[in-house]
Amino acid sequence: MKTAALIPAYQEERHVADVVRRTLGKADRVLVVDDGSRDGTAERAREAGAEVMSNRGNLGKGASLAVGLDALFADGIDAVVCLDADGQHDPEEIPDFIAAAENADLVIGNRMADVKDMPFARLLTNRVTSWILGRLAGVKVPDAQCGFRLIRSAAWRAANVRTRNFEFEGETIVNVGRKGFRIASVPVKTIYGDEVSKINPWRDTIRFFRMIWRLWREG
Ligand SMILES: Nc1nc2c(ncn2[C@@H]2O[C@H](COP(=O)(O)OP(=O)(O)OP(=O)(O)O)[C@@H](O)[C@H]2O)c(=O)[nH]1
Ligand SMILES: [Mg+2]
Repeated sequence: MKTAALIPAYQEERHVADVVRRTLGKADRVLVVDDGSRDGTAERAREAGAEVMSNRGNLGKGASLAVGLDALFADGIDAVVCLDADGQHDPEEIPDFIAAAENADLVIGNRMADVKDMPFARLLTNRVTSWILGRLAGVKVPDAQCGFRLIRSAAWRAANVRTRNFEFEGETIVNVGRKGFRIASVPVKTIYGDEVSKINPWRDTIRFFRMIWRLWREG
């Protein structure tokens, strides 16, 4: 199985190089998609040894993941592990995803065994949205918002994901589940440090429920 790691990054000059260095060697390729950052994100990522693609402007986390996945699968990669550029995902755990991909098409990290460091608001939204998304997808997903995940090419090609921001992860689960692909979870560490979230509680919650409404009607 040919693998790649895909790291979407927006204004992450403080963390991206460290994430890249720790990811190198864990997959056959390491690609950072810089989403129109105005800081040194792209340079830091390149210096650290990643391939870098740059969007023309800030298109969103989901749009960046879609660009990267399309490019990697077009190059013949079989499975892509996505991880955040802000240091919340430990690249040491990448082999667990690749091992689980023997029996699954979408493998999602599960932080729910260890939530003492997770901010309470996040814990709540993760639980509620995981329940809703699991219902729509037809499978139990303990941690649907986790951005640390692996997807195989057939599942990505079939999923036809349309959202471009933070709803992307949820829509992927629903579409992949509805097409009958296998979804699995692997335990991962919960890491919160000094990084600043780019989620806007109002804007991104509205986007989320707009997507849920559409998926519910389509289902
Ligand atoms: N490409 C791209 N990536 C983004 C954008 N916003 C955030 N990201 C990246 O997506 C990852 C997750 O963003 P965060 O804002 O930390 O969101 P989160 O980790 O889901 O939520 P928290 O629990 O609040 O940290 C990081 O690697 C960011 O650099 C964006 O507009 N475009
Ligand atoms: Mg984060």
